[in-house]
Amino acid sequence: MSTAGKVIKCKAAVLRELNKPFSIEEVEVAPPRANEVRVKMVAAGICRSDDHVVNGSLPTPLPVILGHEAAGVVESVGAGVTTVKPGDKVIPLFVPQCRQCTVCKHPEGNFCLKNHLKTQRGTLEDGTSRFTCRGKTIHHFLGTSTFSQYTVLEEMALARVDPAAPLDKVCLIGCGFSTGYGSAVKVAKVTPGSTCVVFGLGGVGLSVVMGCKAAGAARIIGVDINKDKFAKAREVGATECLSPQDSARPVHEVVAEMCDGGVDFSFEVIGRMDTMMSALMCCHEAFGVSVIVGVAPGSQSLPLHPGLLLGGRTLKGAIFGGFKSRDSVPRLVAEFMAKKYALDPLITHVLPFEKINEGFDLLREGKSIRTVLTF
Ligand code: PAD
Ligand code: ZN
Ligand code: ZN
Repeated sequence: MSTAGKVIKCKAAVLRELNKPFSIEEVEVAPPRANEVRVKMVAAGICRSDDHVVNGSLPTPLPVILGHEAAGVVESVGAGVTTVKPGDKVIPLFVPQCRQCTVCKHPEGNFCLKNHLKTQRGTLEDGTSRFTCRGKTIHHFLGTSTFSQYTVLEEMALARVDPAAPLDKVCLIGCGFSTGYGSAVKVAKVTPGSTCVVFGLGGVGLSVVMGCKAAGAARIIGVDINKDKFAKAREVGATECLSPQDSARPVHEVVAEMCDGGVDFSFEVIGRMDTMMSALMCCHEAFGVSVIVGVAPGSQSLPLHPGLLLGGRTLKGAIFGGFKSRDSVPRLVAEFMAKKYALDPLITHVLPFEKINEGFDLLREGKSIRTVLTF
């Protein structure tokens, strides 16, 4: 029997308080309104940005259904939806692409003005939620809320992908892979023969390493305090790995010395002020480009002396690897299907959705790269 037009009762992981486990609860998911789509989730990755909400460094209204890196199948569509239909395989986009705002119309910009990152209202665009639990409203997160068996998204926040794509792998294209890979190939525009350093070798950092390699970098130095990450980093393309704790000297000095005064491209993929400064200072003062990928706690600022940039350094940042999401995600999936890059090295654990708390513990303990939850 069709569920279209009806409220669906299903399980979701609800975060009710900061620093507490998720509770798996029965929620009601209302049908999609105009220009919205209801999606049955198939697989969802756990990204550090979700954990930033749990630990309070990324504020968003509670109670909330988190999750933003996923893949699923369209269950039903609201009025006016033309680009997807029931049964389509889709990837949710935490940065939408409305194709009408000044950013979407700009040839390079990808931070669509309809994004939910800046407002964090915890609703869809019309200011309301499609989730309730025992009669009370549950908030959305980034317009995606993928830690639920069903979710409702705006049409502009969905990419239709190859029907043959394995959703338990390509879900990573919804955040971690694209963010890292794009930061190297699109944002930094890494050049053949160049030297690169990547601070933080989690799922996003390793994807930066893959992007640097694909762009033809000659040296890719991975930096992490957890040496257990080094083997995987080498597997995906790092030529050297080091821990800041192995030297009495600041790590930026060590890296700069290794690379003739400074690297061509550096990436901060952790979300800390000190490592953002290290990444900036170890890129060459005359031509280095440093890219901020990590999401820093909202209350902190960089102690940035302007002199650090006067010689010609560039400091930049990007969301979602600088990719225009709806245009790029189907192409990135096609490239995965054509074996241009692999996602398997990033997936260290697969767990049933109900074990979401175990998945977050693995991340916090530094034992996982990406855990994929299956529904
Ligand atoms: P992760 O926790 O899997 O990886 C972070 C890595 O950094 C781990 O391997 C840590 O051991 C390492 N690390 C921690 N502290 C230090 C330190 N002081 N020095 C060196 N290494 C350290 O996270 P992730 O890969 O899922 O995400 C990384 C960051 O990127 C995080 O801040 C997340 O919020 C952000 C992100 N940004 C975007 C975007 O669009 N800009 C998208 C997705 C994630
Ligand atoms: Zn993410
Ligand atoms: Zn837009």
